[in-house]
Amino acid sequence: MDRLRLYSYWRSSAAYRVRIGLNLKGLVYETVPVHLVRDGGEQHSDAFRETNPQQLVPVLEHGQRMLRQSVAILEYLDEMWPQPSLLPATARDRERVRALAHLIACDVHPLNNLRVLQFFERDWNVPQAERDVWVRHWIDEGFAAFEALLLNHPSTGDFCDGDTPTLADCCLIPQVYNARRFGMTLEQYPNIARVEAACLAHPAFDAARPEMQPDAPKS
Ligand SMILES: N[C@@H](CCC(=O)N[C@@H](CS)C(=O)NCC(=O)O)C(=O)O
Repeated sequence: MDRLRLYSYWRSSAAYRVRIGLNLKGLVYETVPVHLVRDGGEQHSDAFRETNPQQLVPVLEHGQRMLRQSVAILEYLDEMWPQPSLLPATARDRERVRALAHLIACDVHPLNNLRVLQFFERDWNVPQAERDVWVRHWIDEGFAAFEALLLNHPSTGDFCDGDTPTLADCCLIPQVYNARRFGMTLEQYPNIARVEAACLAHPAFDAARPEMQPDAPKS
């Protein structure tokens, strides 16, 4: 099989999504660390810019091919290695899972990305406390909607959709990690908290945790 290499940063939630997907598929991959902060950020180096002109992780190298955008990568993994599937059996349920995944990946995460926070800090001198309020605000808004979509929905199971992990869980769990980093709790979101507990008990999610990555600082 062609080699899989993941350009990743231990704390990147978009890379975390792909790590979960790779682990769920039981795929062996090599981690290529890209330090997003050191020396102004290795994602901005000439070498990495060739790998991804967007200067973002993750990038998944599969053989000769470079794959970009975490959700597109997860869908690629699902097409290449269909079992276990990251999407449910019916079109209706697949749409629901994709909608939950996009809620996080398109509408919450981009507002709170490193480059956005750095722009606030460097270009507008926004103090740390206000930047943190911004981050928490958008996560709260997204999680309130996510919680409402889980609540009492017949497709919600142990995981976001049914009783096996899907694309939605791959996106939700890294965002919960980010929320906790910014001092948030899940008290207002009991369904998200329940799904988080189910995911974190799963070995594929456990091995994908930031602290488990080769580039995580040794404590
Ligand atoms: N939509 C992209 C987002 C990727 C992304 O924003 N990655 C962040 C880390 S989570 C990054 O590389 N940030 C670097 C920066 O902001 O300079 C994806 O899902 O892959």
